[in-house]
Amino acid sequence: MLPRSILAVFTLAAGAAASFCRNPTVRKEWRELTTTEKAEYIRAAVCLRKLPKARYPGIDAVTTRMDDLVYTHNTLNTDIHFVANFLPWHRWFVQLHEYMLRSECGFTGAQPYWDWTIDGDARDMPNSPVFDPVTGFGGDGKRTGRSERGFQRCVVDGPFANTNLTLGNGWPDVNLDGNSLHCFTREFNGGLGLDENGDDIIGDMQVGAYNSTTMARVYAFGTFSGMADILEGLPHAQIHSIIFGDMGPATSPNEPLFFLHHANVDRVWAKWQGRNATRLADYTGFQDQNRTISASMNNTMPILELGKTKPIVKNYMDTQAGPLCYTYSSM
Ligand SMILES: [Cu+2]
Repeated sequence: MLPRSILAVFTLAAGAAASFCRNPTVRKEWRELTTTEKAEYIRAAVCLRKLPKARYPGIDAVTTRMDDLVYTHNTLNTDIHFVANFLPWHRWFVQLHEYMLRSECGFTGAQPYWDWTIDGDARDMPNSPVFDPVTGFGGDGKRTGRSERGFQRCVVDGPFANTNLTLGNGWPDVNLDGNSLHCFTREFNGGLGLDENGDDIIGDMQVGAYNSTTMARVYAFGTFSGMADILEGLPHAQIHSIIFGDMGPATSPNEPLFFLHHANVDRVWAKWQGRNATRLADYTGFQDQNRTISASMNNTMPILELGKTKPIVKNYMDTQAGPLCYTYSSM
């Protein structure tokens, strides 16, 4: 038990830290950005993919600055998915990416988010503005007519068309372990199998996993672990799987939409929290996928070579306190 006077100092310190966040950055939905703002985000995202790596000198497959992020996410896969830290870890990761865009590529905006529920409710996911070839991130992969594995199906429009990637494997080997040079690819996956030409039947792109009916179920959970499990397992996982290609496996930060997707997952958590004191302190679950070690807000999160000190979960509970200072345009 701490003496009352020391407790008072702690409380004051926490209050002072929170008050540093006077003007939180506002993360906007992709559709709310002006054409200039969209172009500026894409410019910076392309830039990060052109800079050389700054980490993992001994890993030859890590070549670009983005690969530093892709490699970390892929290597930590089972430590950061389907465990309690999924939401705070990805909150930290999206923030780091946003910081890198600013500090290394001169980006002056905020990380945008992609509210896929808008596209789900419209039942028109393939025509979402995020896939626009001019103002967005390009569309579905297309058959190239080339015969080399990894280059048979590529994203051929938009600012990331025909990007060569060294981590993960391209089409048709996206689910294989290991790495091979391949073009950036997508394979829209309607979950309905293939047609007579071997192409995916698109259907409604499984909107039932991320439309507003399903999101209402997510928000209705009264506890963090219940909310987090369905958020990760249903809308989060299905967005990865309906875009597929490089968005499918644990090397998915290869896909530039990864960060807009995860910003939206983060927004759902922040919206659920509502800056409510109880929910800002609600963090339970397990540290391991075997569900044997209980999680606590004092746990550190693994980041390999991405930083000197491991972030602590409790500093990533509130988007407007500690090392974070942002909010979302729609909460
Ligand atoms: Cu992830």
